[in-house]
Amino acid sequence: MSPLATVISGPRARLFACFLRLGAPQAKLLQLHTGANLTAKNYYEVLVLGGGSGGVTMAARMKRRVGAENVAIVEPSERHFYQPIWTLVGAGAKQLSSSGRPTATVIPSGVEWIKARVVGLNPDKNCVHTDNGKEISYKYLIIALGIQLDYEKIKGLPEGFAHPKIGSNYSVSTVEKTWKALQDFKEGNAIFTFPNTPIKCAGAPQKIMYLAEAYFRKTGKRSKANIIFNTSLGAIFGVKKYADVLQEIIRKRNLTVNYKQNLIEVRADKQEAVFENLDKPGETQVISYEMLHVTPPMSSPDVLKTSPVADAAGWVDLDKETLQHKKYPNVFGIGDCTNLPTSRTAAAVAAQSGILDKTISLIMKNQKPRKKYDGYTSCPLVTGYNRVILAEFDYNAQPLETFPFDQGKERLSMYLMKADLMPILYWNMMLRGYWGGPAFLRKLLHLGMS
Ligand code: FAD
Ligand code: UQ1
Repeated sequence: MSPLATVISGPRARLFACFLRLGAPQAKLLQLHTGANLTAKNYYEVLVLGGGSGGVTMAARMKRRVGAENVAIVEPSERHFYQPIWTLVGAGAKQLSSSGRPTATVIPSGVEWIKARVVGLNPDKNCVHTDNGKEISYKYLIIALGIQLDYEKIKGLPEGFAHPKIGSNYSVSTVEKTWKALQDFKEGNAIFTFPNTPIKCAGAPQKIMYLAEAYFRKTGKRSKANIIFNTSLGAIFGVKKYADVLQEIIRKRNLTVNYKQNLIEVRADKQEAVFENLDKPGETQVISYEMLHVTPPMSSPDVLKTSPVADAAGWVDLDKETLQHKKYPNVFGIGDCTNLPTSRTAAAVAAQSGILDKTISLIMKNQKPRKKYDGYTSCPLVTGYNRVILAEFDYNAQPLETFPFDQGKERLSMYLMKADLMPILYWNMMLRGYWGGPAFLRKLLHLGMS
């Protein structure tokens, strides 16, 4: 036995191990040999950063692998949100209160909730630092920190949200303002934006436009509304099959789409939005609005941008098939904070969770990861108060549909799935580690043929 073990015990052994740059296995040995202090641990076999969709889901799965007492989640927020329903909250079809639950109720029982913010990662020493001055070490690390909303990169925001006629479905504090702006709409331009950065749920910026159009129709205001989608992108959607259908809806519903237009300023007191033309540097256009829906620029969380686990753009740098870090074999990532080249959604997180679970279990047994992530992601494109086109696709932007009917059609059944079934699946199965995406269902429904 190490002579150290005779003088240091419990959490202090962990700290000392981190200090000495001992690997996690040796650190674990130290703790076992000295009798662990289980009440104030600062070492976990599996440490999860972020208690959102990916973090809670992976903690539930890791609890089954290594036991609850060996898993911890670092998460500062008191409430956990099911963000996909915010599209419907912004359109007045669901209550905001239905989207959130206390974080304490979604942390798997027995798993430690470290209520703090991660402020530094030190993967060379197998430890992280939190804003309450703690150092926590680990054997395996799962990074699930999500994507950061950068409203302040638009001049006039976020303070502009204090004015009426402006909302944003992307934040808990602004989503109800979208519904208010819709209700207050009288006459003029209703503008919907898409920023010049990667974002989560890339369909959401236009879903609220279709819902707004439907709402204006329902309330007799449609003829007074000029509906404009100003997007930084050069196409309406990244998968041709669904882009073609959306183009047809846009034509039929008389919606205006302007490409390569990036929102740079909001003059909320004057109800004016300023856009730069990405094809003509320096050229800007001021448009007055009666309603504005902002999708903010987004980026990797600040704590990751400068950390050794990030790629040049700040995202967690993963092998796109195994979800193992490219440089640190005991580090893994899931969800919006990663550089997996697929669309950032909870559906993608579900599919990733099944793969990552397998990858980690094999690494734990000193075996090579075998299961490969195909990039599965899904975007229920809400096109009205009872219609959804269920887009599902892979890394190659090829449709990967679950159901044995054409999902390129607007359907009531898919709306009901999005609005009523998915939340149940999320809270009761995914967060408990029992939903790894619909691949098995797809095989079953396609009689094993895809
Ligand atoms: P999150 O669930 O965002 O979790 C990240 C967590 O990390 C948060 O809890 C945060 O508090 C925590 N965190 C951040 N920084 C730190 C730190 N420094 N220290 C500790 N913790 C930290 N997906 C779909 O599948 N279908 C949809 O229809 C859909 N629609 C959407 C509509 C809207 C309006 C929005 C906003 C999202 C939508 N999504 C949809 C996307 C989906 O919600 C996300 O892709 C998913 O939640 C990503 O999970 P995540 O774990 O990566 O990030
Ligand atoms: C899904 O798995 C998922 O994660 C829980 C979503 O997030 C909210 C989705 O929106 C969708 C569509 C899926 C895919 C599930 C099926 C049954 C097609």
